[in-house]
Amino acid sequence: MILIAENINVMSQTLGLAMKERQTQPIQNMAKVAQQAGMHYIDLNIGPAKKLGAEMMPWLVQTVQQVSDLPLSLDTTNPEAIEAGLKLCQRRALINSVSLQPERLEHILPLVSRYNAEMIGLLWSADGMPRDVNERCLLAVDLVFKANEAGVSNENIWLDPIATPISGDISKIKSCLEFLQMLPEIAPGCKSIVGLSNVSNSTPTPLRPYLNRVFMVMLKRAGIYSVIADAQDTELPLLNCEERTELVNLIHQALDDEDIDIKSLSEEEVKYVKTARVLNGEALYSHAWLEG
Ligand code: THG
Repeated sequence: MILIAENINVMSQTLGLAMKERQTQPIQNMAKVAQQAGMHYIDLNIGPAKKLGAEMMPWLVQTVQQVSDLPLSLDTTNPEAIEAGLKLCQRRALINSVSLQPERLEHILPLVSRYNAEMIGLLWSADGMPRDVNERCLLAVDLVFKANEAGVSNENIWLDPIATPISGDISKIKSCLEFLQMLPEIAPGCKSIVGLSNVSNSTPTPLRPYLNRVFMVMLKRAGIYSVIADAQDTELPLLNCEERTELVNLIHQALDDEDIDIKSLSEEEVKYVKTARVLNGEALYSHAWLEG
């Protein structure tokens, strides 16, 4: 499974400021963290960047490429910024967050073809977030058709059903997993990706890694191709590369609602079991789900 580092993001308090002030050090430190952690791509998210995006993105691409040879994923709604970044990418680039708004597709899809890039299609349209798996599938078919028309073939399209916070509706998390199961039929050859941290958004910070890790194990079992995730959580690459087989098996057991002898587990293991039960809908989410 491919891991994309999400950390170089304009929403981050420290790195957002570093981007605006063009400080290379904090950005390069994070790029090194991502590479050393074993991430496979680095996402560069500059937000809408309406005014200065076409200067910010190429600066960011060069800043990161000075210390890392990982391929980059470029994320902004500003097409000039995307193109300015693509021109400098030394490896084949991904264009992130290609949603179904017509004006966005019109400008971005030709760039995917022209620069021989790949794209992440976000299943989000002018009508907003899809409500269930059927709406996600309809959006996927529509997006893939339009991308194909612009010369982008299925193996260069990564589809993102968009994960939502656990504090919201749990059925939305289920429909992400259902979408992954349907993907080979509705869009053969397309890849899949989900943002892990979306699920733990607005939950207590020290507990976020449990949600992110268990969610990753769930998605991996459902056959996902890639996740975008926190490079500072060094457990994620270990869980991904079979170095935590016992823990992964325990999480699978909990997800399958098998009988588990809780008393035989360590405190840490119990946290994973409880988190799995919340994520599969067996237990209700509350900010204190690990207590009691
Ligand atoms: N799919 C795709 N791209 C995405 C997402 C997705 N890009 C954006 C997002 N989701 C993934 N990236 C982040 C980046 C940061 C955080 C969450 C997801 C995050 N940041 C801390 C917070 O908000 O509390 C702040 C960190 C800081 O200040 O440094 O949670 O789903 N294709």
